[in-house]
Amino acid sequence: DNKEKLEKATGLKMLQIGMGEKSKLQFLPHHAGGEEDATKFIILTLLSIACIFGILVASGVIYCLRHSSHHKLKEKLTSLGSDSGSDATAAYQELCRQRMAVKSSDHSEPLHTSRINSISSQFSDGPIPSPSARSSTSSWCEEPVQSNMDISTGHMILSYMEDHLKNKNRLEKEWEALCTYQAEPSATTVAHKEENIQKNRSQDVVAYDHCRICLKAENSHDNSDYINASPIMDHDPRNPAYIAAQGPLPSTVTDFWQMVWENGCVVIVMLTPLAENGVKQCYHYWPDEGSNLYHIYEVNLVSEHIWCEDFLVRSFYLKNLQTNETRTVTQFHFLTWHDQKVPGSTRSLLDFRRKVNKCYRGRSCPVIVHCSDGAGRSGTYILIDMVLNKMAKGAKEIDIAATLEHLRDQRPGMVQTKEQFEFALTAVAEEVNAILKALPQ
Ligand SMILES: *[C@@H]1O[C@H](CO)[C@@H](O)[C@H](O)[C@H]1NC(C)=O
Ligand SMILES: *[C@H]1O[C@H](CO)[C@@H](O)[C@H](O)[C@H]1NC(C)=O
Repeated sequence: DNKEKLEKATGLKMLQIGMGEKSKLQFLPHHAGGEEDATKFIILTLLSIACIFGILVASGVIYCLRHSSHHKLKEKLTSLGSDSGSDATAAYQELCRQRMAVKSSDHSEPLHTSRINSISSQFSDGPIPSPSARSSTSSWCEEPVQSNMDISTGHMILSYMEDHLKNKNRLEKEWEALCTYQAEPSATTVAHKEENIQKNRSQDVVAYDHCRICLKAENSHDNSDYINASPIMDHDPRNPAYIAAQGPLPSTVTDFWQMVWENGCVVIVMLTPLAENGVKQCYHYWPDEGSNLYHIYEVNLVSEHIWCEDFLVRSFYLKNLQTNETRTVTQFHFLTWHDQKVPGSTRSLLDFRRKVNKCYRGRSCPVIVHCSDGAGRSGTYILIDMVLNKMAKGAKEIDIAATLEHLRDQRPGMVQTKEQFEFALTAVAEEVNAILKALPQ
């Protein structure tokens, strides 16, 4: 019965029909509604596919942009060396080659195979060392590069360097301008007092009145507050980041340890050998073994670790016999940097700096940096460290010459020669290069 009725109603030919519950029959009248649902579903599906596709395209574009910026940077780096048409670049290559030559002639032991200067290795005509050369067998391990520097800062530093390389005279001019720089204020009356004059190694480099480390006179062996040392601020005027000091004299060694104690210092960076060509550069202000007493400061030599022929690290146990308080002090001693000169390679100084900063990490006390007069080598080291720390903190603008003027406001004679200034620039560029290489490609 139903078959005929249905065939009539729908105008369709029924081949077979069956029976079911009445509720299920409601399917038929709702058929049109179901079609609507299906359409909605299809639209939603299409929309989702479109979204996913959109996201894929967007991430593709972002990846390509990043990649090309990396690529540009790399091109920039290599173009520094590959463009042999430019005189300045050729001069720079020559400089790098000389550095390489000095190093390879000096050292032939396998120990030094890892000490390939990373900039020069890019520019040299010789075979390009395999990436594993960086970590080849060596009795000392190099500190890995660590920095939060972003790519755009890297770009900026490299273009700054390119500028210097293209304009042969620029470095000369910048240095000449720096030489005429006058710090203001620059009075040094305390340093030149009769009772203090014997405490200065050099006539030219003494602490400014407005910027000097004052000892607690009551704790001093001669009731004086003077020591030839200058606090060096970075950005925070209350907390100096460094103390630039002259190498202690026999008569100032107790003042030196008093300064270490009173300023809460735990790291000493020593950049001079004790003597050069028979000329004393610095007094041997620590015990060779066991302990020495300097006024009320007892210094114990705990350990001495020779990292490489360029530097060693000593660890001291410092005790104030007045209060019985103790502290551990680490001294990083760079051995091969001579007065008025530059180190043999940026590589070893940069590794030295990384080791210092690894030891110092997380502290807020000033780092004591001294050489002989506490200005030439000390100034160069502080300039390099300050600039690289600024970059690591994400500074967008870095002016190396202005940073040096800032240092010279705080201590006279910081960075003594044009070669030292050039060395600082090269070291910064090399570290930027190393940081960029270490970035995920
Ligand atoms: C320091 O230690 C010595 C010996 O242990 C003791 O006699 C002296 O009283 C201590 N001084 C202080 C200030 O605690
Ligand atoms: C500083 O002291 C040294 C050694 O004690 C002395 O030779 C030198 O002349 C002194 N400096 C000045 C400016 O007199």
